[in-house]
Amino acid sequence: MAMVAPDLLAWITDVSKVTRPSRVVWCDGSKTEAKQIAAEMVKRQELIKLNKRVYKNCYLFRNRQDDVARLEDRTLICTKNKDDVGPTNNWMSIDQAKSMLNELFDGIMNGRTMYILPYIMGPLGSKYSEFGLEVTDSPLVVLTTGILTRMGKTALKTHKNGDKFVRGLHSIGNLDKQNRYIVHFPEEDLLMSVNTNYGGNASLSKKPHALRLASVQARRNGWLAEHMFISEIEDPNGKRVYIAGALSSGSGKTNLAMIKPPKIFKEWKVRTVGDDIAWLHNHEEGRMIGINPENGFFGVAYNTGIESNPNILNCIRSNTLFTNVGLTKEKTPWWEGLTSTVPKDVVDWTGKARLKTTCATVANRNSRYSTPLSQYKMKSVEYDNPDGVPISIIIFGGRRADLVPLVYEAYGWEHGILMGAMMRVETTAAIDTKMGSVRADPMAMVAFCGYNMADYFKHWVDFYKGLKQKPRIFFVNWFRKDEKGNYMWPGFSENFRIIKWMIDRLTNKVDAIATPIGYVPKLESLDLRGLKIKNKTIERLLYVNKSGWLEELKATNEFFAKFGDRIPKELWEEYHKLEKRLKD
Ligand code: GTP
Ligand code: SPV
Ligand code: MN
Repeated sequence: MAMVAPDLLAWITDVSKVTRPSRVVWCDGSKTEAKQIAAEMVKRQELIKLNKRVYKNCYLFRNRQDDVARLEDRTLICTKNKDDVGPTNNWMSIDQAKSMLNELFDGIMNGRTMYILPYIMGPLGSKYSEFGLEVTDSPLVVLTTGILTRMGKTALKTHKNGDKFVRGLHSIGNLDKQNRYIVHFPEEDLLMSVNTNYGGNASLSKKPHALRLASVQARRNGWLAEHMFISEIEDPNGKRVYIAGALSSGSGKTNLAMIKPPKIFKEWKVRTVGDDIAWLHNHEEGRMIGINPENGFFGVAYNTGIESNPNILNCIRSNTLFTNVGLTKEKTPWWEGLTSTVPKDVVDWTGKARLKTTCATVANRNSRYSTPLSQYKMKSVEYDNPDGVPISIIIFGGRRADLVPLVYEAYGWEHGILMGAMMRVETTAAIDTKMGSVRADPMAMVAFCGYNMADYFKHWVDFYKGLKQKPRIFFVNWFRKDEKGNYMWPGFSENFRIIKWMIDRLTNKVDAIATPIGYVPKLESLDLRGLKIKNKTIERLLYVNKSGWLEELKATNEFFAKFGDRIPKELWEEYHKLEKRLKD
């Protein structure tokens, strides 16, 4: 490839000396290149080409069974001072990590091809965008990065010798789980990942760069790198409002970003700017501005269907890479929720014919599709705008079977930040751990904040303080369950009713009830036309259980205590105000 800056070449030379690949390929990001790499993988039986009549240029990849989710225990942040990463991250000293990794990477690409992926996170020509270079021996990562980022020749041209860039080194290794590591060196913009080939562990541009390293960068330079979707809501008069929402992994960001409003709201449009990551800046005029650093969706396939997310179904019919879904006789992908019955003779995500007796799922619960944003029909034209979009509403939320109401609103921005910091949610299949246990996940960032979370809270406070127009802050929970274990709220497209309530709150069109935890909707202020749900159920969904919340505060207190005296005073003040309201 012509015109590679000397600083990039120097790093590649260093890396090659250690990994000793047999072949080096600079990826240009073209369609031809992706097709050729896919064809080679098909030939080696690493990839399955799907039925091109119904899934044009689509493929299925099966990860090894113990490598299908993010591995948090082996996700390390290495800094000079241990305190800088805080109690929610795994720390290792830089020297220890490097000597361990140098040994693991020694000759690791022997007999393999080393692919070099220049990429940009963010729109081309945007002052908010960042350049990175991932080196990998995984053709899967090449294909994924090609879909999810702006990767290749164009990206490479934006880099000038001496400019800062993020360096990522990844190898599939031998997938040995005992030696699987995802390691971050934020002080030198370096990422190293080994013995894994799963999305969030191996595609270093995504969570490792765009969140863990970017969050550190963002703190330094006065912005925020967040685990948030961004969507554009257009009312019947054509007025647009942008919403950014942090919902924990596997808790509804993609679905909410792509929501199709119920029939009675057919004059409203929801369009997607991003579904997973948002970089938020304070614009000169004091508005919060957001960009989506990505260029595609890495969405959960399991449970995606006409009922839940009709908008995405067309998009994933072409140029899409599926991981860990089932395969039908007709060579089409299948997962629970795609159709109502299991197709006959379907092969499950591990590649085995599904036995009648088995109770396991056909698709893995964390099965995914990687699909280009550009071909998504309901994308916002602004997704590619170098200037980003103005954010008016921030949402926090996660999965909670009880306690947390369907929606509530902060009394003010400091209270809103406490709401985000107090967030505790049930874990999901996106993480390699037990599903369904409740843990602290402030702002949906516990696994993605690259530095001490107490400092992160302080940074949120400072950032908000600096905004002249402060987005209102809301909290949602679509996942309340009744005694029988059924979801009480229908969710998915019906969530639009809650979004609409938030938008009406901006213009004071609707009333709310002041409760100890914040404003909850008055029953009559929710537009529930056309929805079959009992008033009693809604009342239960909005009920504030004071004693339950006092327990919740205790858990928050324990969590905050882990940070010593580092939690900002603004949060403690809000904490005590909340406690007082609950006790009164
Ligand atoms: P990550 O990509 O892992 O960060 O997940 P996400 O936050 O984008 O979540 P996603 O929208 O993919 O949803 C995750 C799971 O939650 C899927 O199985 C969805 O079907 C389910 N889900 C999403 N929204 C709702 C909802 O409103 N109600 C219910 N019951 N389930 C939902
Ligand atoms: C998540 O776990 O939050 C994901 C999937 O979106 S991954 O990109 O693998 O992190
Ligand atoms: Mn998602």
